Amino acid sequence: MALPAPWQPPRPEPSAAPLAAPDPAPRALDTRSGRLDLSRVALVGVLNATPDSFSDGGAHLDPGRAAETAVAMVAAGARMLDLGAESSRPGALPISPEEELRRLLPVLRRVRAAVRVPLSIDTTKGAIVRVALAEGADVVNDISAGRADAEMLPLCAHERVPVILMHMQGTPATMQLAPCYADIVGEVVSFLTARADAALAAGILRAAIVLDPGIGFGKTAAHNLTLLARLETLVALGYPILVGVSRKGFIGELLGHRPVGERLLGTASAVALAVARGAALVRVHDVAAMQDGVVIAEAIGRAQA
Ligand code: HH2
Repeated sequence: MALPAPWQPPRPEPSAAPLAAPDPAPRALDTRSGRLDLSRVALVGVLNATPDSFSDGGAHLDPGRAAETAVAMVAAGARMLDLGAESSRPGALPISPEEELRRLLPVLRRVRAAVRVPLSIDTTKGAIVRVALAEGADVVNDISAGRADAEMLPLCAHERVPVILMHMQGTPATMQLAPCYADIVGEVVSFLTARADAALAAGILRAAIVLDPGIGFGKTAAHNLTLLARLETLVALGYPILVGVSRKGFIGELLGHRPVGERLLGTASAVALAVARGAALVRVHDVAAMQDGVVIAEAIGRAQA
């Protein structure tokens, strides 16, 4: 399918400087497929229409299989699904928009026809977002937080769709070569604050912004652990926080180099602790198993309150 002509953002209205985000974070995300209630943790199921994702590469390239998985994930408790067609695993090289669309579109169409929950699109390209929104997608998940494509934030504002802004040091091709921070939490907080301000300045509503520390994106295992241990610092920024730990390398590393397929219980522990520290959305591959852990972590949190 041909890509549509580049979209021109409207001239921004002169406006007051963005206000500091008040606490607490919005308790819902309004999407074209309805309101995602965040007064309880939202499980976001991962569906990668890629041949090479580290976690589920090749499993969901077939639209029929992807739709079956989507239905099963929603039945198991997923309240949003995240569809991606470009792997961001360490070392991954970028693919062309044409290739990304070729993989994504058939899967998106079948999944959209199969489930009613909001669908987020994991992409850094505005051209992909324009087509995906026209095909029924609801939310943009941009691992570059709007830096890879200057069109992205104005486009999300114009289309009035929520956006997930993630921290990443470097690019997927290089990010794990030598991650380096003087103050991992402080630097992630400054970055996310600046990107949320950029989104607000582009015209995106505060209630349409989700922030994500980017676990595994230009970070050592120690960096990931510190960010998870101090997640409350990110929660205090006043935006819903999404955490993606599912099957990631640091879990394998901590468990004596476990392969991807044997990280389920490690993932469940990390997910439960992220929920206990205030994550509002958790991005996971194994929805049914994670649902149990989330229910228990939330129940303990409520008992404490
Ligand atoms: N992690 C991955 C991809 N996209 N998006 C957000 N917002 N947060 C994350 O932590 C995140 C993400 C990597 O996981 P996966 O999609 O399973 O693998 P791959 O990038 O190889 O497709």
